[in-house]
Amino acid sequence: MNKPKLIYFDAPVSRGEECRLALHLAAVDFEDVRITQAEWPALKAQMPYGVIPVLELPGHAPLGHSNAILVLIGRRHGLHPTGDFEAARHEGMMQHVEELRGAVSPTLRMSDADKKSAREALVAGFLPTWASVAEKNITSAPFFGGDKIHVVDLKLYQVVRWLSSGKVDHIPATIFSSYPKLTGVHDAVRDHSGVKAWYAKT
Ligand SMILES: N[C@@H](CCC(=O)N[C@@H](CS)C(=O)NCC(=O)O)C(=O)O
Repeated sequence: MNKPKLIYFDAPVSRGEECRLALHLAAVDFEDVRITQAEWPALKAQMPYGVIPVLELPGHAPLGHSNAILVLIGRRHGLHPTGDFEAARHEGMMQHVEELRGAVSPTLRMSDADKKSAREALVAGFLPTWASVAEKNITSAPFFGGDKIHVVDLKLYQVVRWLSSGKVDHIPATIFSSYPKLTGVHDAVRDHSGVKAWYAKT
């Protein structure tokens, strides 16, 4: 193995896509391994935590968990703060994003009726609370850390993009419209030249 390898599903979404974006912005020449749902069951047990994304770096054991992957890429390539307190503040917001995924992801596996009621409950309670807390903790613009893009911004971008897409049943595309700092981070990442270059290429 002579190139870093990022393993994730063959979809431009979620935890895998934020890691791909980080590698791309870091100008890392990586192998973008995209696996199908049919291939996954046979691979699952080989992953360090039984889930993906996984980053393989030459000379190291495979690394699991999106936040660990993002922080490592960010530290090595100037996409994560060097100051320990500011870095921890970014990691707090990254954990906040994972809490949203932890609340929404179980609904992906529900029956239609259960999904509808579970998502309506999220729209009425969890999601506005989550967004208010995110909004309160975004103290700079256009990005979370000010003028410069960091891995935390890529993570915020992926969840806002997903839930505001209008393609998630029972979650209105306007779900985050009342949170200008959160949508501001989303828009700044969407309009970043490196991010645009990634989507022009993939
Ligand atoms: N804490 C892990 C969660 C990873 C995770 O749940 N990944 C999902 C895809 S986004 C997965 O591997 N699902 C397949 C499965 O659980 O079998 C992370 O942040 O990477």
